[in-house]
Amino acid sequence: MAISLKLGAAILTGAMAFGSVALAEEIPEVAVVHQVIDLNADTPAHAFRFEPKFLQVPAGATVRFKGSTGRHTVTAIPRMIPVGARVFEIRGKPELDLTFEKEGVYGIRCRVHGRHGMVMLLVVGDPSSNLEEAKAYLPKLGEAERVGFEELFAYVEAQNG
Ligand SMILES: [Cu+2]
Repeated sequence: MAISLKLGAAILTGAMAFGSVALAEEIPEVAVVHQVIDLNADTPAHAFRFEPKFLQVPAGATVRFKGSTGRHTVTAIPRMIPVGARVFEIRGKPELDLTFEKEGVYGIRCRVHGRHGMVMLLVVGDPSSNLEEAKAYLPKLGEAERVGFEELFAYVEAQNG
């Protein structure tokens, strides 16, 4: 199945803690996030995923979400986005661009496959505005989602420490 950001992934290979990531330096004008079902994956957590599952962009950047079709959605978790940011959900759209102005972290899940750990973390600018609030919400999530976000938050803290 499609793997996004091959270039970024190649550049970052040495620094990656897990999976695919993209940092601001490697991001083209519009960063692209794919929703992927990899039927060859060894576990559900690897089969249903966002590619990349971690993305950090500057404030004002546009992110293109691809593949929100079939049962996939891109669903912002209301308690895991910055104060004043709009809650959003993309469904039934092969491609949609969203522009992010509010700095902070955005916890995102697929409404259907979140239970398999299909989550991603978008960081816009400085994550610190709502990082602690987003982490505090983790116990409310299902196990696979919680584990997925714990890994992503650990990565954010390592990158932005
Ligand atoms: Cu999905």
